[in-house]
Amino acid sequence: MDPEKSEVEQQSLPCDGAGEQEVWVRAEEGDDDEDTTIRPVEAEVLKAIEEHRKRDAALMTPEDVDKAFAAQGMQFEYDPATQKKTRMYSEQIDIRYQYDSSGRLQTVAMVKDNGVVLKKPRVTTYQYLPSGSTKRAARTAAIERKTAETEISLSLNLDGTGQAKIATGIGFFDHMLTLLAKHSLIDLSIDARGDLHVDPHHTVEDVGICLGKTLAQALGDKAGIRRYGSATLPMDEVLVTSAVDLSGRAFCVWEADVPPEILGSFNAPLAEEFWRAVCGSGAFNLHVVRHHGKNSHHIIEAIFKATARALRQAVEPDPRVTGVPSTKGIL
Ligand SMILES: [Mn+2]
Repeated sequence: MDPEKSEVEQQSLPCDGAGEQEVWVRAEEGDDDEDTTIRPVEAEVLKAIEEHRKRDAALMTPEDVDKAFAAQGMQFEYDPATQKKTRMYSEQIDIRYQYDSSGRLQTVAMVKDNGVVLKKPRVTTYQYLPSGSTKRAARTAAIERKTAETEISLSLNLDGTGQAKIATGIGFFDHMLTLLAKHSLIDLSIDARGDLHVDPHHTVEDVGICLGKTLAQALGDKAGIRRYGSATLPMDEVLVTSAVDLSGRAFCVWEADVPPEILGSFNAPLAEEFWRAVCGSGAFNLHVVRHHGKNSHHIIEAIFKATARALRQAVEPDPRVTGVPSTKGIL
């Protein structure tokens, strides 16, 4: 008996984790017996799988695998407990589903001739990916906006790591935008040249407009996201709450009196102007509440961090969500 075969057959074939919405991507391929002739039926199956991979940007669901095999007249074997397919077979090929120790789907393909295994099993491993996180297009957006007052180029990636490349000419504002990226894990690149000889108002507001627009654009149809996010965040003596609903409707509630102090060149009340602009052009609900604390720098910084945290939650893919998280069916 082929020692490789007995090793494979000793492995269990659990079916949990093969939910309908799961997406798997091929992670690695091993145990190819390259020097053995690939038989026509196996070549057909592999070809079908390759076509699926190419068509769907290297992503396959277990259903895709099923389709590829069913097209070749394969028979199915079900696990009686879960009624999920665990095996597809014909006279010439035997393909089993199994899961490795880290929960990754594997197919184990064996080529047979009259029930005799001709070559060692071909094991293909697929990596589980949360539904919606990679199958959708990249969640990035960019904008170039030029007016008589400001010239802004901004790009972002919702699925980033918090990288920031910020230059607005307003020191305190750069500080806030950098920590917004950091705590939202949204990669943010902003180059803004505004009429700072007037004051920072136009620049701050227009960066807000650009940020809101690109957020909405990168979110697309909002399928598979959490939609809501909130954070209550302390910064020394200050405590603030920020809550967002990516509802498609702009509504900003600002219950955070910030003392009208000038921080570098940044007028503290501009924080409200900024978030109203983001919320307005991003079409989402934003509620900002200052519970206590008086230092302007602390209040504004806590607001940016709390809102970053809230946005991070809200834009995040939720693997349990299918489609748009609204009973209306649209956001
Ligand atoms: Mn600070």
